Amino acid sequence: MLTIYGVTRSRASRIIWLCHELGLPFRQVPVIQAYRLPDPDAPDAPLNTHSPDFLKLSPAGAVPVIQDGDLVLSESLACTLHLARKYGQPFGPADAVEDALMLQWSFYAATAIEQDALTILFNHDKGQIQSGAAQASVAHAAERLIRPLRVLEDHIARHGHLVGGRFTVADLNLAEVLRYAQGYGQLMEQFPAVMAWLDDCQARPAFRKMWQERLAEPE
Ligand SMILES: N[C@@H](CCC(=O)N[C@@H](CS)C(=O)NCC(=O)O)C(=O)O
Repeated sequence: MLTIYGVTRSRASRIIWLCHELGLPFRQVPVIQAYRLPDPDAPDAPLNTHSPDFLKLSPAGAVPVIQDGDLVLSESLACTLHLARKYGQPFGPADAVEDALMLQWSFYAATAIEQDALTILFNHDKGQIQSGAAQASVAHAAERLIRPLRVLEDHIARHGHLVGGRFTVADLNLAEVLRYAQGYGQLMEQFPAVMAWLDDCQARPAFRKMWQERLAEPE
């Protein structure tokens, strides 16, 4: 059976959402981020990203990691792309062209969107920007996101989805990355097609299931 290492309050959410879409059973080992623990190296600390046993699987010390048969794989987007290829019709690629396009959008999410979206997440707390420095970081990140979001807005407005005119792993990967910036209305309201697409992605029963599980975990 597939094993997913990582709490649901981590990028493991992407893989768990996909497994719920696929009806793919998995075992979850709730490895927690070391930075969320007061003393991750204490002898009684829960399994975390500093734990020697986990570092054997993930020398980078980051979740998620999956084990699928003999394959041990890190990088959340590589994990979802692998699972979608292997188990994933209709969420995975139907042919090499779709495969290439799913890779393209996933790399775009990781390289053009994720870092700035995370800056917004970490500095924009529940709609209230805090310090002046945080405000400047958010403004800068939002400005940098305008160009990729325009690309996305144009594509979604014309095609409805990223690849193949249907919901696929490419939508899932990009929606999960963009979720980090979703709370920043000043940015998102400029992109109505993207907002509607993101709402549709998050209305899917498999996303809702993952989200309930995530909320059930301690903060
Ligand atoms: N690019 C990696 C990033 C992995 C990552 O940074 N994971 C975070 C949690 S979402 C983590 O494990 N941090 C561990 C720590 O800082 O101790 C991916 O997409 O899987």
